[in-house]
Amino acid sequence: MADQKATNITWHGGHIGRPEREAALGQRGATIWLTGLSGSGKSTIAVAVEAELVKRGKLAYVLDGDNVRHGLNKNLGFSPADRTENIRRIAEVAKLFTDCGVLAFTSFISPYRADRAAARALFAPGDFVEVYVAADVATCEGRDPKGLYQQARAGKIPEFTGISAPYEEPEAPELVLDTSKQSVEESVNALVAYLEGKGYLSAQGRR
Ligand code: ADX
Repeated sequence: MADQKATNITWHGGHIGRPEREAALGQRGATIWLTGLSGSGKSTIAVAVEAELVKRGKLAYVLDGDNVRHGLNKNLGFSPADRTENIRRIAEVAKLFTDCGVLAFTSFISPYRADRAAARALFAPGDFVEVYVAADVATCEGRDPKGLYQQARAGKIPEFTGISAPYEEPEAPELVLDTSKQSVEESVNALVAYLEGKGYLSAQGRR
């Protein structure tokens, strides 16, 4: 895929900016990037945090791997190149949500460090929060909510993360949620507390 095909295009700004949208919403926009193995709990935590924040009157939205692969990214598979493109598109979408003032939670395995670094590089400091949903392969395989580990072990799913494709652990995530040791509720509380503590739940929050 060519890097840049569009030419003769000019960025067009609106009449109001992100600060006005954030003031209207009473929060800071941000992308909270959950990464971890399939079955680690990313989506479970993301939808629970989304519900908690919306209950508190905040606008939060989850972009989920399986869901986005039904639409925007349905032409992508699980080769390294397709995963890179998957993450690139999601990061661009999440950046738009962030500019809207939304708290956008992305729930993708995003197994490659370089892809996550490229995603982070699109954002201003503080707009991108990397959350490592840490659970080892044995734990995730024990849960196997979709039966995919079993199929991967049987050789029916090629390039399955953790079995026949790599997962590169984050080196400096903003937050680690160890779901092999803590309950969903504890992880959800820790993430909400992090966002509150860093000022994301207020339009005047720290930058
Ligand atoms: S990513 O690696 O490109 O970030 P993504 O999060 O979008 O992956 O999709 C992962 C989901 O796709 C898994 O939770 C699982 O349901 C499904 N899946 C299907 N095939 C694979 C595979 N080969 N490796 C990992 N996940 C897969």
